[in-house]
Amino acid sequence: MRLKEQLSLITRKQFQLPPEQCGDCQLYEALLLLTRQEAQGRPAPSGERKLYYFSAEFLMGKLLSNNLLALDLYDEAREVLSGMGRDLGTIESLEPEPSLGNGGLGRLAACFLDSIAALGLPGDGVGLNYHYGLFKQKFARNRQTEAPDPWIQPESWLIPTGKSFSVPFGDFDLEAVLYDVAVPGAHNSYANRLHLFDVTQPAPPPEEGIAFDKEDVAHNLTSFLYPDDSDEEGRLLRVYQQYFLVSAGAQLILQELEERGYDPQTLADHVVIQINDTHPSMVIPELIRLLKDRGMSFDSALDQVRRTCAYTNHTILAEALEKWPLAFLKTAAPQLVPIIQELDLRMKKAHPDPKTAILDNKGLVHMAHMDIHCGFSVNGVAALHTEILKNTELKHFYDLYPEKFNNKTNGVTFRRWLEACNPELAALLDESIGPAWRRCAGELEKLLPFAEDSAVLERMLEVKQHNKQALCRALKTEQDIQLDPESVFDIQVKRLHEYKRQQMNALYIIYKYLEIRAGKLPKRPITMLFGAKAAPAYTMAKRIIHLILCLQELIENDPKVRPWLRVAMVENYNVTWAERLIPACDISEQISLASKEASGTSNMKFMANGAITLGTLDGANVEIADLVGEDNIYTFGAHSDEVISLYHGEEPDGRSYRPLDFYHRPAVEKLVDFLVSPELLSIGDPAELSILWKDMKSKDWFMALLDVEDYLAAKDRCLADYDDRPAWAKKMLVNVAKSGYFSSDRTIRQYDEDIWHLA
Ligand code: 26V
Repeated sequence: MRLKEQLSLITRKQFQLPPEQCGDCQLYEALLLLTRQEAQGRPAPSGERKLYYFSAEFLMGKLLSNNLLALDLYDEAREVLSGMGRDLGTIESLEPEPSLGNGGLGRLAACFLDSIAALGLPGDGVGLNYHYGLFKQKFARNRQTEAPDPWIQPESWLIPTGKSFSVPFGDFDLEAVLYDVAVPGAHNSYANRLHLFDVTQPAPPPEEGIAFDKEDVAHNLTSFLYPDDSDEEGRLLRVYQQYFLVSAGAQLILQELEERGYDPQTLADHVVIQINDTHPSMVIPELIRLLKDRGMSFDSALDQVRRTCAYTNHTILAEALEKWPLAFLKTAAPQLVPIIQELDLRMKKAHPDPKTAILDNKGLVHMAHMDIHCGFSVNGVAALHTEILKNTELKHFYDLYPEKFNNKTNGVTFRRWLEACNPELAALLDESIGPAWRRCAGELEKLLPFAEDSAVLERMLEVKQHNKQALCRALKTEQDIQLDPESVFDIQVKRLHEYKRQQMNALYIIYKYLEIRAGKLPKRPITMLFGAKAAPAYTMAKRIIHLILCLQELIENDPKVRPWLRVAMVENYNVTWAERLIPACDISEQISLASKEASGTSNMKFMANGAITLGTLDGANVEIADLVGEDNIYTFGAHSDEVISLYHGEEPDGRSYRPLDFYHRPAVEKLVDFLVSPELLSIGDPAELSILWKDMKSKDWFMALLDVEDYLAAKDRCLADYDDRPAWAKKMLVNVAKSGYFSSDRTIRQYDEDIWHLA
């Protein structure tokens, strides 16, 4: 049946109206139902082995246009609607964005699901159905405030499956109800599933803010992603969440194994589990427990699990490497305790070095250590990151198990991050190199011969200009921010974290502000855009948001500076905003302290959309620099080996880095001191700004002052080069042409060839 008839059947059934008489919301709902049904009806890819991708986060973004495209219905839907005088874009915009992730880790999981399905591989995601998401960010008095993000509507992408599993906690059992989201593969007729577990009676949203009763586990387990862990109840709730996810997930795996007609003894032949960071690590002891319940010995259960589980590390930040007190597990999942103790004893017997212990002498369970001992693969997410794991962070494990370590440089789905979010660039690519790049991003290299073609270069600039105008329109209507599309758009969008150094970017703003006030004008107006959420309990990150918002206000009210420099922080940065910001970007800020950003993935998206990277040699920036060559990227700052050695030394904090030495350089001191200038103190909170100022001078844990002068110079060079428009367009073209390597289709092929062996 044609889409038009299907739509008509649905609107008549749902609303007793023909589509022509429906409102946009009704049409959205009808299209959702139609698309969901089509995707649900597709068969799963078949195979001897099936992948389960376990993750605390899946940052899917809006799904309507994505799914229409994958189902090959997009053009038809657009035509049918426009025949009725309606606009698919307007209807799509009514979709609430599922709020099931925080940043790169969750968005990577979503890109991976897209690629796994597109490659026709059998692989499902396993996660939790958080009702109020991470949180909705609002700004008030130049500060972040948090509100629930209730994204689930009566009709959504969630498909009730009727399946549920009982999860045994210490004092009570909880039913885990399974909802599925269909993941249709592009260019094929398959669909995989994202499995999301939920409690039976979720609590209503908190009335104000995001505080809720963390001890009411039964109702609140799936309320929020990453509940505030600044107190013990919060930390315990995270353990409950993790165990709920893995226990229900492991039960689902064994049920499906049985349905496929296989014996649990052959688990490893038919199942592979990718553990996305350590949040799902308890799947290891849980599977051992379930296999023992099915009559297997500890030895053979461990052997199966060891050949089934693979672990991806996404960070080297010590504070993000999870270690749970055994006492928490005794409360939440007591049945895992003897299993973990047994694993610990066995591993200690084979490898007595305390640095590789699962259980340390403080009674903490090192989740990553358990993953490495009890899994068959450990991977980092960019070449540099994997080398740092092997040589520094996980060196003791690399010495034990060199064969387990491998690199899988991250990637992003070009279907969402180029085709869908930048249709004008996509059309230009089709015109110049044909459409093959849509199926194989490596084909983008065919653009290189056009580097001297002035017509194509001019079109690249034109497309960028249109995207900047579109972003300006969206910012004006949705956030009442009016920007100048003729200015240079310099964008830093990512979680707010000190290591990502948004504070160093703020120092650049201060530097330019002071220059402009002193009469030194830039060649062209500059717009500095930010998007970032700070974890609710991360006070330092919140202070940095406060600083940026205060600078924004200061400049907005300064008629001398405002025509030349603007700061805009987008409220509630999410996938939808990313899809508008990235195509409109001129300069992509990737300025983490070298060695600290495992990979970064926005760097790849920006590159594919013709932004030029201004970055340190960190994470995947290193690979970007190798691909595009030094003429087409701006790198600066200390290298990772230098930074790593600065973390060792004789200073009281154990380092050899002394921020005061850098602070006292005249060019730096006045920038840092501006944090407590009368101008800024009259706008912002003096106490908060002073803490930031003192911290930067005396601690500066992520060494913003080490790199700041080099950063200012690199950014000025970059801005100066921007004015040679043909030369800049050529840089843009080379970046787009070389970005194909960062397709998640390539990444997933490598996971499959080296780790999963599904095909
Ligand atoms: C840790 C914690 C610690 C407690 C507070 C909540 C929270 C949430 C997430 C994490 C894990 C951080 C790991 C992470 O997100 N890594 C990012 O992974 C991306 C995909 O591989 C990569 O591109 C980024 O560089 C990396 O920071």
